[in-house]
Amino acid sequence: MRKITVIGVPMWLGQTCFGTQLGPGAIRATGLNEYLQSTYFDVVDAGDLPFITQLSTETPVADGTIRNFEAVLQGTICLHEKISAIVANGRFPLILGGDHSIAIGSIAGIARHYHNLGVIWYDAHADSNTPETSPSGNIQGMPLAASLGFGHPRLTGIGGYRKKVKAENIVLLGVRDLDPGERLFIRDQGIKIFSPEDIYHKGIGSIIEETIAYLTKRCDGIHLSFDLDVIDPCEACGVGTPVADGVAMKNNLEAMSLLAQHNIITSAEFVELNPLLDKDGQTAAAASALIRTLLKN
Ligand code: 5AB
Ligand code: MN
Ligand code: MN
Ligand code: MN
Repeated sequence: MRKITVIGVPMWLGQTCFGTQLGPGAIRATGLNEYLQSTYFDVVDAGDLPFITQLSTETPVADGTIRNFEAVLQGTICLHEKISAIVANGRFPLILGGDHSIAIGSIAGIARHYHNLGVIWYDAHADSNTPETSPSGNIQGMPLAASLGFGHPRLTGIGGYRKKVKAENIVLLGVRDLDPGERLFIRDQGIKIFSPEDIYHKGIGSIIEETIAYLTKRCDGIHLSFDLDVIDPCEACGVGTPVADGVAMKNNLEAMSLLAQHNIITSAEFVELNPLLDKDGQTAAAASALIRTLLKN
């Protein structure tokens, strides 16, 4: 019997588009908790982390090149503590974002409980910028690099240890928009990556099987970091940084279903929903359907 703790992270300061702080509420409004509670024995909703969702008075780009640095840092520290306690209690954390900067905190909190945490980064982007390579200064574009130990020392040092995941324990899925610095970073680090084109040619089933075989060789837990902008924007317009030619929902649902069948995901986050950009709740509904499929057993 799965023990699930749902936690909302109403963060939007990792980027500039107001609205991702409303993501957790919009996903809950699809009836997610009621569904999970009717399906699983033990589901607790821990509510939302208490963030101040207004821009702080700090200069827009603080600490050199990083936007809203202190506010995002404090949020990720807070999330790290919360998530670490959830995992320590033997529960599955289901994290509802919030922009993707929150992954720095979730992975910092989770990784301390595993020797070899695997990460499936399901995203249109690789989120592998450092303050030096970032074209925007937005922390939402930096969480994977930070989790590997690259970036501002206060971000990479959360939890008192630097390297949360090893490059060989990461698989990027659905990525189709890379900055020049990210391209080099991924190549230098030797990170496994599949584009929507790879998924189209090989089929989502074979890509997921390959991902699982690759990660389960070493990993003692696997975190799924699902950025909703991986979905083709025709089916999910409620995201701040949409990229054309994405992964069809049919394939995303099949991916979640395969991950569920193999029962290998030990924590998950669904991020970047912006209800103010959504149309008729299509992206919130997509997130909800993906979560339900992932947690089916
Ligand atoms: B998301 C960009 N690479 O760093 C940057 O949505 C976009 O969490 C990042 O994947 C998108 O600003 C971050 C241009
Ligand atoms: Mn993205
Ligand atoms: Mn992302
Ligand atoms: Mn985005």
